[in-house]
Amino acid sequence: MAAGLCGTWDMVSNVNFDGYMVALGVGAALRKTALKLKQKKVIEEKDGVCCIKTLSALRNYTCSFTVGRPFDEVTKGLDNQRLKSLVRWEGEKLVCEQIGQKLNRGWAHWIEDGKLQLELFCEGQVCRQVFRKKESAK
Ligand code: VL7
Repeated sequence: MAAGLCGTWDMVSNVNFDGYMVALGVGAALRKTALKLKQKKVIEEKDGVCCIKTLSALRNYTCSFTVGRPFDEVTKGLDNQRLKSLVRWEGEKLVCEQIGQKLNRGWAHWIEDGKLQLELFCEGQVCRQVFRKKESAK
């Protein structure tokens, strides 16, 4: 893991999250609620295992993996799918491929302008999220 991605990050923008959720098949009522959420990312690495927590007032989602090692992912509480996932480095980007019922599904994280960037994609829809690093209390 690039140590650069690790830390606690607060969402500052979220473009086309609705389009991404439509592509996932999320219903209208849940989408409406989910769109209002300010998400947070907590990214940690220990002994080669990376853990990404997506936190919000409504739901939390945790995903742990080793880069380069395929794993079974269940998107419990989200769109509730079983996926065959694989995270790899593509240059400076940490890229996840999620094989399941939806085509071209995955995400990519990288740092730009000192901020954590995330692209979530599914069946041609791309959601772009940006997170600002939360300064740790001294
Ligand atoms: C995970 C949610 C929309 C259902 C609730 C919205 C709650 C907060 O895959 C993701 O992160 C990756 C990369 O950082 C690591 O797992 C994004 C949030 C996307 C999809 C489905 C809406 C219900 C949002 C958990």
